[in-house]
Amino acid sequence: MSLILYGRMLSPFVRRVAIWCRLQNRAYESRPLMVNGPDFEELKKINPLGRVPVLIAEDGEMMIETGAITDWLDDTAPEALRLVPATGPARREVLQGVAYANSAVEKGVSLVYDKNRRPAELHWAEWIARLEGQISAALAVLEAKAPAEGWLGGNRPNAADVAFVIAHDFILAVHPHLIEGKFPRLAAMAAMAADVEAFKATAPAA
Ligand SMILES: N[C@@H](CCC(=O)N[C@@H](CS)C(=O)NCC(=O)O)C(=O)O
Repeated sequence: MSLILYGRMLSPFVRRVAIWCRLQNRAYESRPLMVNGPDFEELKKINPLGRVPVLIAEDGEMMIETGAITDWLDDTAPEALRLVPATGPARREVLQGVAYANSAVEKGVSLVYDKNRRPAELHWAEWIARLEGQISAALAVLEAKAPAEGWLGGNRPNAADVAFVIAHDFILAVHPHLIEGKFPRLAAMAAMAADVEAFKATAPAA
């Protein structure tokens, strides 16, 4: 049995797992259930919380939480295919990059609910401004960390590269006013990634 990944690629968390699998040459079956709407009941039969991503391992074990899933993927991959350095400052730097990128997407998801999904009369302007400020601050950190050219990981994308591109593409898809024209290095990374199969095949609209 191959891996099974639940969730849609518009979810930046699901996409991180999908790209990680592809960069490690792992086959997976995609089950693009939506967390809202009629799929919710079916999803709760898999994960009692009704959240994605969910990854089912080859032996049938069910796993949740992006960080825990990608930790397992790296732990069980040959060393040459790991996306996070094993130890030391290089590991800390990569994981901190992932942390800032993940913060951008967490706040981006919150903003989807607070601004795009809530009825206008329930909008809380101060909270929306706070979320927008946090997303912009996280993107500014990514821009400062982004390489002038190529990947942070050298000749192949590492976990931080993956997370940076996902953050760029997700915020561009759902809150374009916060990113368009503002972060040239991030935009260049995303443009480079768009030619790489793992990123291309998981583009948010796919
Ligand atoms: N910390 C979780 C976040 C996962 C998450 O928020 N997923 C969203 C989809 S983008 C979801 O399932 N939302 C529905 C919910 O949380 O009830 C992870 O990294 O896996």
